[in-house]
Amino acid sequence: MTRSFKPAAGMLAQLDLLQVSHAGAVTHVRLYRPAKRNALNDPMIRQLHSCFVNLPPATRAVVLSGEGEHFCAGLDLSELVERDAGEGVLHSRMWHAAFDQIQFGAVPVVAVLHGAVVGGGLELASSCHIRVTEESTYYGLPEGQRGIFLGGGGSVRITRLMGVARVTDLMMTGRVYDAEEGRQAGLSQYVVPDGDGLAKGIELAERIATNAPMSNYAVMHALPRIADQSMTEGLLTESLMAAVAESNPEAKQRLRAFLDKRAGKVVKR
Ligand code: 1HE
Repeated sequence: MTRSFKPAAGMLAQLDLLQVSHAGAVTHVRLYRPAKRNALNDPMIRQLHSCFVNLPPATRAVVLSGEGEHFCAGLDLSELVERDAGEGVLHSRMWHAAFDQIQFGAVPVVAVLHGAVVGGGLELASSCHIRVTEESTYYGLPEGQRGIFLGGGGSVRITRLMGVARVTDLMMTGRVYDAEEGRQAGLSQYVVPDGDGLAKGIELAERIATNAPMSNYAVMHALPRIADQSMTEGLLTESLMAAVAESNPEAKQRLRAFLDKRAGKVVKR
């Protein structure tokens, strides 16, 4: 880790199922329910929502990780037993609100995954913008075996990442993907050795935080909407978003810096 992270203050310090710390422009949110493998109960979903609404003001990028042996065991199954249909809809919508706040919030989110990333844990990861996985990572959608269905946005987000056929396979057959299979299927962008995930996630978040905020905003908010639109609507949205981004004073400064040979070139690795 390149910087020392300090615990967040105020309401973020009150969240008992998350550990929130920050260093400069990067905020680190860690799922903190290791005894239950970070299974997502109602308080944890509410805390995620509050956390992403109330990020420290200096935040320009977030890293999301999980404490303990696994990133996240998905929905807390002990909560399901007593719920009726109406309560089920509201419960699912609560997850949607929290994960929408992550995907369509103020700043990009880099998920650092390890161990089990299953069910709702994969739904949570898929609401982030970049996924870094340690080699220990494995993915499953055991909803089929549990007699339930996706409810945290996975039928929308995971299918967009890996396709309907692969999601069908994971859900119907109980197939489990390892870290590399997940990367090849589109679930993650990076695979790193065990123990290196957080440093890689922070490195990427620090890099992302140096972009113009309006460019990051356009990538987060316009790209997925354009992918959902028809070609003609998408092209118009692109033009509008491009014009907004280009007219920002920061864009003008950055373009001038390149033309004056004060900015870095794109170089081969
Ligand atoms: C849990 C949960 C949970 C663990 N809800 N309590 N998700 C699943 O179907 C995954 C279920 N969990 C597992 O398969 C395994 O627990 C793990 C592979 C994630 C981890 O295994 P392991 O050996 O490290 O831990 P463990 O001993 O199984 O679990 C430790 C404790 O966590 C234990 O409780 P304890 O009181 O006996 O110590 C487990 O009961 C508890 N625990 N996972 C509740 N998920 C919006 S719709 C989303 C739908 C879904 O997410 S479906 C997928 C649910």
